[in-house]
Amino acid sequence: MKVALISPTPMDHYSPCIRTLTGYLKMHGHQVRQIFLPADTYGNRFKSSWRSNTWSHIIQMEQTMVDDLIELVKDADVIGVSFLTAMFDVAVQATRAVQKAYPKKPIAWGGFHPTTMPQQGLDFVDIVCVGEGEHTLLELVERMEDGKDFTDIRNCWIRKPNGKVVGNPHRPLIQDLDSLPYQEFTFEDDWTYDQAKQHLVRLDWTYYRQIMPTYPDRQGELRPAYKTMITRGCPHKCSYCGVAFNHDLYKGQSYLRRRSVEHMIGEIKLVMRQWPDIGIVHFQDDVFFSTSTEEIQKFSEHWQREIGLPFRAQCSPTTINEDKYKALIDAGLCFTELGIQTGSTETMKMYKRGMTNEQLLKAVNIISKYKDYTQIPDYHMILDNPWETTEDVMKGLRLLWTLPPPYNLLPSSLIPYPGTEFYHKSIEDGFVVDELNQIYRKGFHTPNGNYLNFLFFLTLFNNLPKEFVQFLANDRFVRVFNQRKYDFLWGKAYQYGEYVRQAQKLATFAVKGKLFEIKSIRELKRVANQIK
Ligand code: B12
Ligand code: SF4
Repeated sequence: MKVALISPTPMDHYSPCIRTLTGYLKMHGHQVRQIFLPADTYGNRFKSSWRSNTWSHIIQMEQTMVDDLIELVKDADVIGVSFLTAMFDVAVQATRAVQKAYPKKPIAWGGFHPTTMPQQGLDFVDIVCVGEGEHTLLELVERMEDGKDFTDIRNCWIRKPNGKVVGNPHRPLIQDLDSLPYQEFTFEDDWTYDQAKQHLVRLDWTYYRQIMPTYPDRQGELRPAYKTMITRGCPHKCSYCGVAFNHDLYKGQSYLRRRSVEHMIGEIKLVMRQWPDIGIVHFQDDVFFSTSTEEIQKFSEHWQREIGLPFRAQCSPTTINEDKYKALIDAGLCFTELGIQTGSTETMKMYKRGMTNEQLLKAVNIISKYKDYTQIPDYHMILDNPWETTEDVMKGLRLLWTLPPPYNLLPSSLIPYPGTEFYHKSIEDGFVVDELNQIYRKGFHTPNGNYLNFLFFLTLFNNLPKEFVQFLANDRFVRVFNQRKYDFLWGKAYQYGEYVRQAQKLATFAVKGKLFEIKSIRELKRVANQIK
């Protein structure tokens, strides 16, 4: 069968979901075309509108992108669309365009958003995959190939021709991740949108090499990056995260699963053989550290002996310890991220992260101890929690001031995505009245405009004296400026401040003599986003 899988990805084309599904279908003899619709190429991407005190944007596919997409799926027997909530608009536009051109072609939706909202999905397509997709998609494709009924496939929600909706039972999780193929990274039939040409073009290695993500190693040299994951799932159940939904979906099963060190090393060796330019590996796992110290040490030994590349990984305060961290530093860890999220004990309880400020400080001290071996770490902080008091937010700021420098702050907005505990609560409590604009279209890294968020924003400037921010955070200023009538102003200050920050980063880059290596505006924007 010929299958076309469409994914509105970020600009680096990292989409483990469709790459794994493609690998699995190809392993079973099917032909798959991967179509990436990268996130920086849409019209109206940045035409944000100011509603309530928040920015939202509608992502609109370019007409040429739509036309090419229709041509590319012309001979597909089945089409799959994979997406997260933030890309709902694009998924709908792509789906409707294909349906209009080929009303009879079966289209299936899958991925995190359709998993949490299968009924909504059936308003747009007739097949929605809930949860893991490898076995489900293969069964669907094979039954279609054999002309058999497919309305009872496990993990599928189906709208039958008579309009009746069926939600089939779930199949068990794949516990042995080593049984799955590696991410599909052969570029055999991949397509992407080229903004300059305004068309979907072949995404081969030569093209990808020009646009692929690059990250700095320990010395700050930018290296072409390969992104992958060693785990599936997560041991935690944070109330703001969609993962909790999956825990409930798969109750009684081990949701956090991990590939063996050997399997993962095999993948990296293969891509290094295929694409020797790859110079750094970025592990996207939320909980890379969530395994025993022995397993991490085993990883370290194999990595040093067989791979030897620098790598980046994220950690959580409850899973890190010094033995693990040291083993990873020995192996080449050159950058890490850590979720701090809040400084308030009350908010922490609400987030159900199961950690204390002491655990957090311990984690930060470990990272700080090895700072000479890594780039400046990123610490994540959640803003825009409507249930927090001003004092809760201030505790977050105060906590940041006590952390050993240097660090980069990565603030994000608390978006109550479907499937999270906060989704229903925020609607019930009246904080979300317009789901599309306040959830689906809200920028994850664009916090609301208000004075307190602006103070967090100032903390992003590593060279700004903390005493200056402390001065601006005194009670009187907070009382006067943190009023709704000034929100728009602080939102603008945040927005323009971002330009200043990017200019500052590029200036540093220029001083290092690297600016001449940049050949296009797109590359310039990408580098500005990546440099710390
Ligand atoms: C890796 C990751 C990313 C990667 C890749 C995302 C991607 N598009 O695949 C990156 C870093 C790019 C990313 C970005 C974002 N992410 Co993210 N990310 C994750 C993470 C850690 C793992 C997801 C993953 O790849 N799992 C492994 C793959 C193999 O599994 P899978 O994606 O679930 O796919 C399976 C099934 O869904 C199904 N399936 C998928 N597609 C299809 C299609 C068809 C046709 C079928 C039949 C089946 C099917 O089969 C797949 C294989 O079994 C999760 C948290 C977690 N621990 O799960 C958050 C998570 C998915 N991300 C989340 C968010 C919010 C985002 C961002 C919006 C945030 C941001 N930073 O801006 C962006 C959005 C980017 C975008 N353009 O879509 C939320 C999703 C919430 C939601 N309702 O959408 C999660 C759950 C974390 C959270 N905090 O809640 N993310
Ligand atoms: S640690 Fe990350 S992925 Fe896991 S539940 Fe919490 S926010 Fe979600």
